[in-house]
Amino acid sequence: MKKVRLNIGLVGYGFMGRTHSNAFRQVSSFFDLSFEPVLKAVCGRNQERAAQFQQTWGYDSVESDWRRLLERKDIDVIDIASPNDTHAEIAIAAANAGKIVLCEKPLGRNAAESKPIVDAVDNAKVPNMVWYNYRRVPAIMLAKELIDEGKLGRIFHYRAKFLQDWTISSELPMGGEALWRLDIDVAGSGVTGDLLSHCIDTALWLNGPIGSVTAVTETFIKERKDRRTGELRKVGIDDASAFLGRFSNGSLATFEATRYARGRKAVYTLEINGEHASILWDLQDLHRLQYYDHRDEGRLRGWHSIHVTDSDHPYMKHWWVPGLQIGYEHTFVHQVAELLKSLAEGTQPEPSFHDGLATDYVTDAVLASSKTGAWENVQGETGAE
Ligand code: SOE
Repeated sequence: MKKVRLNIGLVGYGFMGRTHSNAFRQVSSFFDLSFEPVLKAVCGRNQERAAQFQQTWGYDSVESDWRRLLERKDIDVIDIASPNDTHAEIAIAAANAGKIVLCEKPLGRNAAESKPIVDAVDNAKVPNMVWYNYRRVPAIMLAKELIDEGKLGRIFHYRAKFLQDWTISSELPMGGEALWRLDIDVAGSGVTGDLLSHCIDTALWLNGPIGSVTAVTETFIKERKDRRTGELRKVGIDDASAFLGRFSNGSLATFEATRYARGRKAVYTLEINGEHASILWDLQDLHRLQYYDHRDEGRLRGWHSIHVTDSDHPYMKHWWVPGLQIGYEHTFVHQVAELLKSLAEGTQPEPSFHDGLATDYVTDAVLASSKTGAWENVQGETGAE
């Protein structure tokens, strides 16, 4: 099959720039789709770093200003993998320039910033996708199939947490490359937008809208040195965030994210308890889905540990033989495969910017509730309004 080339212009060369580039490079070797990503240009503020990135990943060219990327006729896709405070301006301009727009999560620093991004892609009618990659873990895809088939029955509980420990030291400065996540002006929030947002995106997809929340957040380290100026500054981000909530389907939400769980490097778990069955998933054992079905024969009833590597499991026929597992980077490859499939079919890829905005409305409500101490309704397209 003759493939249609899809020229990628990547903005940002950090951790996420690498995950995306790897996915663009790998997808056509494993998925037979009519579109083929081509690494056309990488854009970054630091020319030396950008040139190094170009070499490592095999991009054709380098730009230092993202506006140049938008002017280029040979760029089809603008992929935004730069810090959160740059998302809105680049995404809106890219949509107005008629490009396909991809954006790292969270979409904006809050819903007010994300809404005009969504309006821009809607007005320009350009395909768009936000990189909530954990949806594309085969075990999570299988969970989605089981829930949609009604195997769990009525859902009572959705419990999720995302735990890390990399900001515990008070000596860690904030700001600049890699540490912008600690800078409120750049990141918009702390773990709520960074980690809890992953849990929320997966939850909205698997279990539907969340109507209201009551939350608590904490900033354990109150002041940090700014890496760029050396000055001590007040820390504005939330270091830890937890909320209880109600889904529109009547189930209860229990969510937690923190960067202060000593020993926990990237523990994302979710458990869903339904009338008939429950499921449990753990990022550090990501190829397994734990499943318990009360309708099993009594003597054999128990937790099944499903090794999601068979060829009839989501995505797995594209990889190795049954029993051989895949990992974190493959979730990004799957996300690109979904994008290419949608482009071929003329449908909107998922998760879309609308999905990104829906998550931002929930994180806004969490942050609002942590300030007011009251239950807050989730605003927006799928919330209580
Ligand atoms: C933060 O450390 C981080 O890199 C997040 O920004 C990612 O979204 C998450 O998947 C892993 O952790």
